Amino acid sequence: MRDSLGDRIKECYENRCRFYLPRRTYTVMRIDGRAFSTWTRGLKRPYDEAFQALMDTTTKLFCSKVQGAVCAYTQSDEVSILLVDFDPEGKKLTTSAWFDGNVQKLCSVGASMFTSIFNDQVGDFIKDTDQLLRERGPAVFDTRVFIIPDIVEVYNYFIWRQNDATRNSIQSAAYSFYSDKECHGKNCSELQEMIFQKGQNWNDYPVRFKRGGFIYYDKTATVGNAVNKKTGEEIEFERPVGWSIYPEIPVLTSQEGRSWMFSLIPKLPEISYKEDDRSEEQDWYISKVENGVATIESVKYGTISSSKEKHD
Ligand SMILES: Nc1nc2c(ncn2[C@@H]2O[C@H](COP(=O)(O)OP(=O)(O)O)[C@@H](O)[C@H]2O)c(=O)[nH]1
Ligand SMILES: [Mg+2]
Repeated sequence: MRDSLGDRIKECYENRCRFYLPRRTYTVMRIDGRAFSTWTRGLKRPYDEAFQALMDTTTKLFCSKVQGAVCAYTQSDEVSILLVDFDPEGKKLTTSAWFDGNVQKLCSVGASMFTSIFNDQVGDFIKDTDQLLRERGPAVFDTRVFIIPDIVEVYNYFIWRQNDATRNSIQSAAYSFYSDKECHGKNCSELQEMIFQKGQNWNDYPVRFKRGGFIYYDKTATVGNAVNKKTGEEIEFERPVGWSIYPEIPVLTSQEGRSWMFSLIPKLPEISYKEDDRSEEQDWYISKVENGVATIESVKYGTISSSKEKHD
């Protein structure tokens, strides 16, 4: 049955607030704990290893449920997840995006999924959870999503978040020795000097606290075990290690950090704009422009017409 009232409400109101992220680019989803300066009261200062492990594990479980997730960076009460909606191997041009890039869906499902995983895991990591939850209620996270059009800016994004982690850790370490008033207006070198005067060296703190943590998809092959349901026989098969926590991440601006970051971030398949440029060098080339639409082909994988993609 036609629902004309429903159609009109959707057309005039609901659909007009639907926003979609542009396709074939990098998407960053940042998830942040709401009012965590209060929620974390009672946890160890300047850092709580159990809380960090809880954030790492939540992020790992979250990433395994997100289509197109590549890696995630976490520090303090926040996580930045990198998603792609293209096939880095260049085999397919028409890949899909998580919720087709629908911003409201990405933010609402992202926040509720992360929140529920976190609250589900909290008891395994933090002692006296019952007490914590009674006093504070369950943790809540917000989510924002946006696109970054090029790979170098994605690298710069992660550098920005890591700089924030480093600044936060110096400040937290200083606040654990001095009052707010004593730390007020001091820059990071001055705060480090003040920490030093208390007999501690900020450089000696754990890497996870100083630089944050990375979660990534480890493609290294490992042996998995399963039971053949029909025969009951145990079988071994090869599978990737899967979502993993990187033990001690490098400083991203260092040579090691840069190489590592670029080995993680997939490159957008290159498309040659020259007509019929069938060299092996680039992933795709334009084979023809017909009826005002360019058709793209791959030497390795054949034709895929961009005009066949959904545009509405
Ligand atoms: N005790 C403790 N607190 C932490 C730890 N990591 C993050 N936090 C807290 O989480 C807050 C996160 O900062 P921010 O998102 O700006 O504050 P919010 O707006 O209150 O969530 C920090 O200010 C810390 O108070 C930790 O390891 N131990
Ligand atoms: Mg927060």
